Amino acid sequence: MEEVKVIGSRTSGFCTRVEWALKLKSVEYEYLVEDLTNKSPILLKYNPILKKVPVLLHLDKPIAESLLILEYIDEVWKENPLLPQHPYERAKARFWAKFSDEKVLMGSFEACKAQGEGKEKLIETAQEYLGFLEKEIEGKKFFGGERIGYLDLVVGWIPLWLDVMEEIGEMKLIQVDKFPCLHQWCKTFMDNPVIAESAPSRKSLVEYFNASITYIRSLEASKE
Ligand SMILES: N[C@@H](CCC(=O)N[C@@H](CS)C(=O)NCC(=O)O)C(=O)O
Repeated sequence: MEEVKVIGSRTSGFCTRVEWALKLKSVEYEYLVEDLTNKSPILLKYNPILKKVPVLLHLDKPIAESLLILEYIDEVWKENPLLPQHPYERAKARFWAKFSDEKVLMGSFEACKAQGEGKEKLIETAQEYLGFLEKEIEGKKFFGGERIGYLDLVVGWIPLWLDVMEEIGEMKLIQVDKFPCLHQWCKTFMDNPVIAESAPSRKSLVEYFNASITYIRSLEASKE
């Protein structure tokens, strides 16, 4: 067997997307659970620069950064391709992936942690970003077309993680009437058994976000 290991954290959407890719390609792997409050020597050895999860170890060679890991997995294991075949479509998928991580995800997180003045504006900005994804999925089953692809895995944090952010942040970003296509995509994506089986429990995410948001807010309050 080709030795494949994932250093990860079960509540991390960046790590879950890597597990989804490996599962969709039927690649067997060992999962090394990382305690991010007390980083292990193995994480520091294999990702000494960023010290973040996920890290994919393939035959003892490390690859960091989840988007790059997805590309690597797609190049090494050819079955069930994740990225589109046409170079232009590939470039577009990469654009949306970067936009989703840098703007939609970060914008939603900022809105989640904000309190009081300024929160409404952050909610509007996050919804503006989500609106671009709504247009992108309109008329399609998956971002990847008829099958789950690279971009579906990248925006795969929306159905579960965003739902939890909405609860913890006491806000609603994806109203069904404003985002009908994205809403439908969330259902179709989570109905896939491979996706559902490797997603963390909602309860574990609520606990994780509650603790993280409380901690971040207390740090920010102590700076004021
Ligand atoms: N851009 C990175 C983000 C990874 C990331 O932020 N991982 C978090 C867990 S969700 C982490 O390892 N945090 C530990 C730290 O920042 O010290 C990716 O796509 O892999």
